[in-house]
Amino acid sequence: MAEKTDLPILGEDKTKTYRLGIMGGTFDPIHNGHLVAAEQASDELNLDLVLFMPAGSPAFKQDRDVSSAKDRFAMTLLATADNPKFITSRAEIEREGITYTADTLQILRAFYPKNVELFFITGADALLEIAKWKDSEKIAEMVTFVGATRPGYDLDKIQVELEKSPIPFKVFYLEVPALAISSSELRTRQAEGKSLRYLTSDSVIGYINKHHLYRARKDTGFSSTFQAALNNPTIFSEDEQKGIEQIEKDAAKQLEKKPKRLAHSLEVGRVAEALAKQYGADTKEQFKARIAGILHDWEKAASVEELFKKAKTIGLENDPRLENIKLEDAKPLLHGFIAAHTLKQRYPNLTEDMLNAIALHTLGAKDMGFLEKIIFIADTIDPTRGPLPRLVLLRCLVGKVSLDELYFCCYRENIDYVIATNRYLLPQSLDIFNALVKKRSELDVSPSA
Ligand code: DND
Repeated sequence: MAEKTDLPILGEDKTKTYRLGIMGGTFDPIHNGHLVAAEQASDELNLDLVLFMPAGSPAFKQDRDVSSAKDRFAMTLLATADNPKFITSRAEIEREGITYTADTLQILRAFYPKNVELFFITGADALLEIAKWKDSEKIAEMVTFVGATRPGYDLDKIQVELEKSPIPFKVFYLEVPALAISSSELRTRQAEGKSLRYLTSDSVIGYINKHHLYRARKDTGFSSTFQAALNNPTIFSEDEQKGIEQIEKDAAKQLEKKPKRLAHSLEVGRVAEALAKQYGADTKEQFKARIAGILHDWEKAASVEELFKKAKTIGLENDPRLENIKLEDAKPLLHGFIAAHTLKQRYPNLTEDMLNAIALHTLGAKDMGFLEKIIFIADTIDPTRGPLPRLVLLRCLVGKVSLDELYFCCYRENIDYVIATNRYLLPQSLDIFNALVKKRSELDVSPSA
């Protein structure tokens, strides 16, 4: 146990008594209320260290989606990094099953010698609940609680309530500067695009933004597993990560006059990466999906007429993928093909399948490769397109049907949309649709698969 643990060593001098504070929490996210309470407890009780313990699977939060343990641990680590008395431990996030404080305290009690006293720091709200925690009698034997004031809670009343309990809890009541901050408020503010500055550390805010946590995505239709994959993008190699950042910057410049289009492009990158992962691709393919997704609308800053001229200049009428199609009729579809042409010159490392995926994201094709289908689908179901009922239904299918079936449903959606908006439907689009219908019937995929 001693070799594996990340718990700090304390209690070596047997002639002394040591005081260890434990700040348990979900920390979704950690904020200045937690930090001030821990600092105040450390000061008033003369604690040697405060151990921050993000819960792996919080006992009282089984009914709601909590951010991943990895993210909550990282944010807690960032927030506590510059305080020499604060230590963040992985102990609870590495334990399987529901996280009970009694189990944690038993581990700590076994790890630390008797001359280390344990103090469990809680806000007033959590204090009201301690009698309901698992094995609360055992907990009462192992720790002194430090009950910190939170605005809206009357500590005297809580004291009266706790004294009624048959369990002899030892509680030290602590007045902390009134901080009306809560994790749920921070999540709401982030979802509404409001500032988190001065409510938690800048490093935590940076992490939340970088990892796209707490966005408003209520009605997208994605399953919680797929949503979690979207919120936690793959950690690529350093070079790949730099590559993504560079491409995102380039896209921001290219589409600077089209902020909505840029937001869509960045999101298609993320959806494409998560889709590739969902449908079994390795990280190399996920990376390609992310890049192709970001770049797919590269030419959308130009007008349809400008693109038409460009198509003529580069001789797009000879492109076999546009065989028998009059360029004049295909104007709304040209930006994909032209983007592939432009990007091939600009980024010689883009692979053939990435370029094809970018070219074909508008027209599609009868036979599409893995990456081509991924980009086509990501472009159709991207959540920035809003919670339209038909898109929500399509998003529900992710992970539940095969990639071919998902591509088929997205293709049908695109055709439906052209018809519903009274626009010219290329006969070739109908041909592709019919070919997909035939292929599908050969595979005997039932409509409700
Ligand atoms: P929360 O989910 O309330 O954490 O969990 C607090 C601790 O209780 C964790 O260690 C849990 O494992 C443990 N627990 C809860 C329920 C059942 C059991 C154990 C069981 O074993 O059966 P939050 O991240 O929401 O908050 C962390 C702490 O910070 C809490 O004590 C909260 O009251 C406090 N806090 C504030 N204190 C002062 N000012 C503020 C605060 N905001 C939160 N503004």
